[in-house]
Amino acid sequence: MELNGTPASLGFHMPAEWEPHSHCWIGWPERPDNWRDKAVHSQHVFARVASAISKFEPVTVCASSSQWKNARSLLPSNIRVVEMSFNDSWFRDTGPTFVVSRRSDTEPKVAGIDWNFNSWGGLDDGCYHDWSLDLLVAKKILEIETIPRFPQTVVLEGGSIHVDGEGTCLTTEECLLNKNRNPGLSKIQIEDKLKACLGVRKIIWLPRGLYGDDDTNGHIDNMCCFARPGVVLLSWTDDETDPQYERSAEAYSLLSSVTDANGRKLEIIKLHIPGPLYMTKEEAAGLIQDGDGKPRLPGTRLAASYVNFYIANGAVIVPQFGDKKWDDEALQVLSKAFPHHEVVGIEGAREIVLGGGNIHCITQQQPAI
Ligand code: KQY
Repeated sequence: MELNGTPASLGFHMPAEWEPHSHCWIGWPERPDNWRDKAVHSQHVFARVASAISKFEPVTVCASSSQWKNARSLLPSNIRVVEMSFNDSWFRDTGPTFVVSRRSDTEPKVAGIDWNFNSWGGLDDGCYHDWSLDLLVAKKILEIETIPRFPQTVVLEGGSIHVDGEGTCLTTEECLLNKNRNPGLSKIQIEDKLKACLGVRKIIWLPRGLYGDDDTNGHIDNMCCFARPGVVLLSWTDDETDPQYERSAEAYSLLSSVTDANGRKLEIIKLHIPGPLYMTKEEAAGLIQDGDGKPRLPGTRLAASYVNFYIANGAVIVPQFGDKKWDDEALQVLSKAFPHHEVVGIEGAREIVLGGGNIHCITQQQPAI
């Protein structure tokens, strides 16, 4: 069912990720030009992520017809596996952004925003040339769940926004103001869309995302997120010679100077990045570079950060890269930031980074009402 009008005008808003979920959605990786060695390594890591989340909330994994049996065999039986076609498996970006209405005068309701999607930048600058199936993912998920849909014309991916559930949205200018998304919209017009769709009152714009996050043009979910209202976690490096340093320092200074929708100053927690990590020759050689996607070259700096975690019901599911010092530190920082959640590290997250994202990018939470 389609809903007319904007989500906010009908009383909907996007809840914070730490609010209760009924469900988590994940797509199954497959395409050999993005996932090396025909996705065999990434499939094991996706299975690890799905399995970890399923200990805390129900999980559905969507897989193509040719991968359904394989996905079923690699996933525990408590996970539902549904057949679905798509171009790639980034459900944060292609799935619906769920919104809820919890007005005291009516029953609580959930709906999904179906953003327009152009494969992270369209024909000239995007990741793939064909995104026709990705355009249908949100609609398909909402059909499966019989949840009403708010169709949108604005081009936006879920990884480019974070909310605190109390009226504040975090995003980056590098992505949302990029001419490869909505060239006809000004910053004010994009703010108005975010307010109308997400039910927020204030947008905090970081200038840039993570260094090397070129696939997404600097999604916020690799750079900075809320730990709770008034508290943000920021990807950081102490190494002033790393090109990441000036991006993090610039974001730190911006975040120090703003207030949120409720007038609070923000507490900023630094979350040091791993590495730096680079794609190896062997990893690049495992990719079929057939021309539909951007070339993925050896030596490319990987956009790896610990901010790209997923908050499940009672748990935080965190990427681990085999970098002992920063992996351990990330688990410690996040345990302090989320004292009432179990913090679960996922080994081998490098395989997801090699594809261009991380745990947050491959998951999509459906709120409980
Ligand atoms: O949300 C993401 N990080 C998706 C990136 C797309 C990568 C395609 N190679």
